[in-house]
Amino acid sequence: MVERTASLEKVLVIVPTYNEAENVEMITGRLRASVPAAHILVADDNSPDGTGDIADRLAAADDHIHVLHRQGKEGLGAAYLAGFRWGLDRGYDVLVEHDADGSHQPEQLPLLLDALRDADMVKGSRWVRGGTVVNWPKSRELLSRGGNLWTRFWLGITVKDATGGLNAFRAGTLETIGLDTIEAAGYGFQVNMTWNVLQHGLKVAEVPIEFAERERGQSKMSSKIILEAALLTARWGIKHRAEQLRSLVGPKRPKAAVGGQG
Ligand SMILES: Nc1nc2c(ncn2[C@@H]2O[C@H](COP(=O)(O)OP(=O)(O)O)[C@@H](O)[C@H]2O)c(=O)[nH]1
Ligand SMILES: [Mg+2]
Repeated sequence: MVERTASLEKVLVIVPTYNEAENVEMITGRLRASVPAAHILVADDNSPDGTGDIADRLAAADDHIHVLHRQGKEGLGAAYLAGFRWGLDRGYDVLVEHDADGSHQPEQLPLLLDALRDADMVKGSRWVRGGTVVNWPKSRELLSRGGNLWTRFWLGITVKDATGGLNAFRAGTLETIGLDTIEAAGYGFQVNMTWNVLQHGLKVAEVPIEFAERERGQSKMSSKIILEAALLTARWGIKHRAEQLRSLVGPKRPKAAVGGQG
């Protein structure tokens, strides 16, 4: 368990952006209103639509907004890892993942931060009682439900929305799992983070959220991203089962050690 008495005061909300020019001002504005003490880091992958410039303008006018300019599109996971490192280096106590497109409701963030008092990671969850999705195409809902079934099957976990992208971590949680161990660059990143936190015996809590389809801009979801997530999840599951089997069979002890002295 990560030290529960650690401060949760300094919060950094990381917002990854790729071509979110129509959304970045809306989302930072709503976040600032919802959690006024928190800082926001826009992690932009050199968006061709000028999202980075808009973020710079917002940051110039507000000392709670920061921008991390990255060289090019490297995936959601890579942007978050860079954001986590940026935040850990600057001593933030809590690091939050939050989409830019309005799918996550900044107004619900306080619920996650509250739940973090008694957890090491908190997931905003669409698939626990009270969670809802609004305006999502049936195909995306099926993909999310299927992805979570797949994840629970391979990893044997009880988390209902492992693929969900609204997550809050204690700094100590990220330090404990070690960011270098995260393999997934795309959306498999969310499962990767959840799995590694659980593998360290840490507590993951889920709070119900409303997830709404974006109203502006385009989704960056692709079949390549889905395949990466599916294959990696199966690989982690197989590796885990193999390790369980090995520990069941038990390590071969050297003969001299059996029976102790004499
Ligand atoms: N920096 C960065 N952000 C990304 C990348 N891919 C997606 N995002 C952001 O991650 C969030 C979720 O992506 P989105 O396309 O809405 O995915 P969907 O909601 O699953 O369709 C949005 O804020 C995107 O702008 C990427 O390669 N780099
Ligand atoms: Mg989205």
